[in-house]
Order: sequence, then structure tokens, then C-alpha cells
Amino acid sequence: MQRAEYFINLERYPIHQPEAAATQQLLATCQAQMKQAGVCVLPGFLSLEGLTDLVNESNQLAPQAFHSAVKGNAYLEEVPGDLPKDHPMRLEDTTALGVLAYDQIPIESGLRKIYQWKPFVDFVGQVIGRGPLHEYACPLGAINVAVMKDGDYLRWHFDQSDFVVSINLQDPKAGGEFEYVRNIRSKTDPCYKEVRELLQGGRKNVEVLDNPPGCLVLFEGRYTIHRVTRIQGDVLRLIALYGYALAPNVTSTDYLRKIRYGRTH
Ligand SMILES: O=C(O)CCC(=O)C(=O)O
Ligand SMILES: [Fe+2]
Repeated sequence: MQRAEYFINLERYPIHQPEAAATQQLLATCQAQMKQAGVCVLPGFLSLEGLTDLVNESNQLAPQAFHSAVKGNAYLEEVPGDLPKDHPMRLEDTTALGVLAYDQIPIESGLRKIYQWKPFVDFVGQVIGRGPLHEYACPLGAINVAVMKDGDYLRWHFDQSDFVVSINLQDPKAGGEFEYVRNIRSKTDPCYKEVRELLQGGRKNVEVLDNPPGCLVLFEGRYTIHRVTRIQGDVLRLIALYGYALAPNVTSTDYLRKIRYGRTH
């Protein structure tokens, strides 16, 4: 049984020593990235042996992932029938992916060890900068591994949560790139024109995230639209997604669980 320390490259990212000058410097750099770009990338966050173990484990579990193909808009909301046909809220696309739920992740998994490790939770919380983080109280959603196979695709969307924490485990042979348009909308302006152009195939301000396996990514997706391009080839795209909340006892609705996991418990 390995502890969280085994899975993380602590020499490069000494988050277990929060008071150390190097850690303070790291934190400042991450906070600045987050503030400027809404995304923070920590390459090589996993140790080599940790990454190898987690890749093996996830590939073994992958056949048990619940696969769904769901059509919808970029807002993850009901499509209103009374708007013009080319309103971005009416532009639909299909997301197809497999998901391993929290209860399918073994108790001994390094993914759980990292997720629950206080120095990790504290560090991520400080980078996000919105107060202490709590484990997401959803028995299915606290940790997910998204399993994407040949032909799978995650359509352009805005997240309904403020931030996502992910660890890329395995890249497919081709495709599977995380694309985003930084702050395409804001709290006060939905910027429908820009969103429409993008959904209709425009490439204005599209950036591609460089997150090779072993990378930790913190991402704010409420105003930054993003997608994962179509997977090509027989190697799975595997990425761990960590759910944290800004308050205790936050969970998800039965409706969302049914769509994502095919079950409510
Ligand atoms: O798979 C990814 O890289 C991103 C997932 C994502 O955008 C989401 O779950 O909302
Ligand atoms: Fe997202």
C-alpha cells in the first residue's frame, strides 16, 4: 500500500513543506497563473512510478466505465425553443465519453490518496484562493476518471462549477486535445456573438492546453468555454477529475448522476 507521497514528485513540488521558501514561490507562481489565465498547469506533478501505477490501474478499470452519448448545448441547460435557431443556446452537439465513478475507484488507489491528502487539498485551495476546500460529498462524483475511446468527444461547454482539478494519465494516439477560449464570456456579458461563431466552427482565440500525462491542471471553466477534440486510435484518453467544494456536504442531483453514471447510487 503506497501513501500519497509516493505518487507525487515532491522534489519538484514540495507541497508537504508549505512553509518552505520554494513552496511559497511555487504557490505565488501558480496563483499568478490562475489569476491571469484562469488555468494553472503543473507538469510532471506525478512521480514516474506513481504515474505508471495509476495508468495501469485506470486501464484495468476502464472496461467498467459507464459510457454515454448525450446531445445538448454549451450551457448544459435545457434548450429553449423560443429563441432564434442560431442562438448559441440552441446550438447542440453530442458529448460521448465513459466515466468511472468514485465508488469504482479502489480504496487503496493512489487517486484517492492524493485527493484526500491534506497538503494537496490545502495547496490546491490556496491556488484557487476562495477559502478552504472540502471533499465533494457525492459518492459518485468526488473523483471521476474520464475514459475516452476512439470516436469519443467532449463538446464545447461552460462548467457549472467554478473550477476543476484534473490529472492527465494517458493521451490517445491522436485527438483528445483540450481546447479553450479564455474568458469568452464574463459574469455580466454572455458574448453570444463570439460564442455562436465558435460553436459554428470559428477558431478565434482558441488555445490548446499542453498537459502531458502526469500533469496537474487547475482550471476555471465557468466563463472559459472548452472542449476535448475527438479521440482517434486504440489508446484510451484517461484523465482523473477531482471534485472539491467551497462548503461541506455539497453533492449532486439524481438527475445529473443518472446522465453521467447511469445510476443514482
Ligand atoms: O476531460 C477533460 O480534460 C475536461 C473535462 C471537463 O471539461 C469537464 O468534466 O467538465
Ligand atoms: Fe468542463
